[in-house]
Amino acid sequence: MASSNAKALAKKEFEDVFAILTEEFLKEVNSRKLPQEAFEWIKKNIHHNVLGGKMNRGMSVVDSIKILKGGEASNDELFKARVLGWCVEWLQAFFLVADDIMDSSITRRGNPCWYKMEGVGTIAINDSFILESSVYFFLKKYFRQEPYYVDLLELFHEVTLDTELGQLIDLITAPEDNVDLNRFSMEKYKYIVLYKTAFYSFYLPVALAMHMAGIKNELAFQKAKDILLPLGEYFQIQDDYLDCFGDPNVIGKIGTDIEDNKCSWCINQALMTASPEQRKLLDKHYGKKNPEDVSIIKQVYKDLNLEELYREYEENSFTILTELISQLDENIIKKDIFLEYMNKIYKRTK
Ligand code: DMA
Ligand code: MG
Ligand code: MG
Ligand code: MG
Repeated sequence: MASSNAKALAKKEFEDVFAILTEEFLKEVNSRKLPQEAFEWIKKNIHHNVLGGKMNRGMSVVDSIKILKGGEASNDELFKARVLGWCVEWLQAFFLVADDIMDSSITRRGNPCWYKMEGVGTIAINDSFILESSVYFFLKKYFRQEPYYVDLLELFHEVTLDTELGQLIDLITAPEDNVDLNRFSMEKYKYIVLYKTAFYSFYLPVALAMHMAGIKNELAFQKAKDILLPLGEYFQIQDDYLDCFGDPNVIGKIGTDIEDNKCSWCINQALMTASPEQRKLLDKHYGKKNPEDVSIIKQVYKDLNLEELYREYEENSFTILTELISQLDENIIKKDIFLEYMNKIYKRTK
């Protein structure tokens, strides 16, 4: 495992590429003789929405290429991996801007959500599209000549569709005006999180690095998926837990899952063990905007020992994932890629 100094340096080297890409994109839009006002708008959009995250997804492309190349990655390869890492961060920004509108969220990364910023509102919808388009501008600019260019394009397109399908099910399972907890189940939950989170957050960064490294073996991609998709599920369960029990000052966002009637890990877990009385409370108070309703739900969660159940779940997942990774054949895909990624998120509080 890299020392904290080496990690800080790797992060700095990654961050430095953001400025280059932003400038390139702004130059591109400017070549269309954009009014100054629009230019400034796009600049703000990028800075507000692409920056300020943990950058785990983006850094994972870089970490993966280093491991795949056995420490022999050239400067050019490292630069390209950073560009791909930022493409993942840009894609994520596109999803988050839209997600916050759809989830009626208030804050993100310690700031107001983009659509909540003065003068933005529904313009944020188009801003999210611009963030998505920039991904394809970067891919063309830096990878057009590479033999794996089409693989990158296809991967981004596929993963985007997966995520959008996941978001659709997430939203239609949580209608605001019709709370019906019978719609929920752990099975449905797992389906939602697989699509809305696991593909783009976990499989995408590693698969990008694998394409860059020239890996063609389908089995290697399948093996990567077998680990990364469960890892993504684990990550989203953490997200759901933190939505309810995390500190907004630490996670940078105020939870809205209970208000939004979301099919979250917490409610599914609660439904599995609630007594008839507790179930009545859940039915009556879930999916309501009123803070009193929300605190009643949180009290039921506490009474059901959700915090303890979560700790158990977390320990258990870690054991299972570690076991899955240990069974991998190093000749097909290197274990370190996954160990590194898992250690980054294990027991996270943000
Ligand atoms: C996140 O789901 C999924 C995508 C595709 C952004 P979420 O609404 O739980 O995320 P967050 O808690 O960050 O709003
Ligand atoms: Mg959300
Ligand atoms: Mg959401
Ligand atoms: Mg969430």
